[in-house]
Amino acid sequence: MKVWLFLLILSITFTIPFNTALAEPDEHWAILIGISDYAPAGSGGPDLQYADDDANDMYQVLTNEHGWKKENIIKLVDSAATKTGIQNAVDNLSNRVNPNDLFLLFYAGHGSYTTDQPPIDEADGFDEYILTHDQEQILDDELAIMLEKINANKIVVIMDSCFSGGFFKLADIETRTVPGPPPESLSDTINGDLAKQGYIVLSASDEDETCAESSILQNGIFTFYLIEGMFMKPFPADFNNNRKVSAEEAYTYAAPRATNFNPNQHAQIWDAIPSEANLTIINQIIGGTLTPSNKLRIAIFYLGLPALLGIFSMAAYKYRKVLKSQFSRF
Ligand SMILES: [Ca+2]
Ligand SMILES: [Ca+2]
Ligand SMILES: [Ca+2]
Ligand SMILES: [Ca+2]
Repeated sequence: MKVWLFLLILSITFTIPFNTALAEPDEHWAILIGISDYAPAGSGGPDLQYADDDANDMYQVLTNEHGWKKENIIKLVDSAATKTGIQNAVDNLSNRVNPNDLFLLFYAGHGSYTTDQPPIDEADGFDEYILTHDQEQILDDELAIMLEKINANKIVVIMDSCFSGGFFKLADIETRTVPGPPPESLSDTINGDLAKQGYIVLSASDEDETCAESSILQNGIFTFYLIEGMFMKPFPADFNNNRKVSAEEAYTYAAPRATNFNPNQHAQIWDAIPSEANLTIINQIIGGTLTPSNKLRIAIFYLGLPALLGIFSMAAYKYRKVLKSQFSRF
């Protein structure tokens, strides 16, 4: 066998064991929304301080620490996060996402509630909604329909907004008893809206609670602790020590800490994904995640080194023949 062929086969053999994605999603996609500046642009409107930071920081931690591709993320901050802008982003990614992918929707901004709009689905008579930059509402009913366009087996929704638990819980009839369908008629329906198979929804607050952002933390409180748990290896939220942070682990890390910081908010989770939804992309290698830079290092080490050896061997072999031919003159 030719030396270079042998070395090529050797290189490939060394490279194969690292392609072990198996149960992990093929691709990760995200829409990250953070609205601090509400219309009118600049001062005025119900502005927040740190919701834009939440989306920006989430973008940084996903791309820098967890290997997400920047081109797979649509970030909508402040004036970009209009209702149309958000709808367009969902339409855009709906054409690119495949069933074996993971899709993340992150929202930081205002959330509130309004009289239950058709479909009449809320035991307490109120739909929850998030507020876009242009002060349009996206009702929980609407968001559920909007996300049906995303054909992914794993859909993770993270909401750092008031009353966000109401995006999967229908009622806390003790705290909001106001006109609407009688609670008895819906008493067998505990969950609604985004409470679907294939979804994990993390909410910063229960459906009858506000949540807060903090000038000390410079983030939404819930988002701050999500990011803390996902920041720097070994990730604090990696409770099962597989060097990945799943949405479930991020929640387990952040929820009690957020309540400890602000006793008025209690993060909630809807989890209808049988396996874990890992937010860290595929395998780690020799103490690191398989980020593009690590891939390059691996490629250099396992492919580059034998290739260099091969070139060296071929050069030596050729040079030996030259030497031999020179010798034969004598
Ligand atoms: Ca409704
Ligand atoms: Ca609803
Ligand atoms: Ca609701
Ligand atoms: Ca883990």
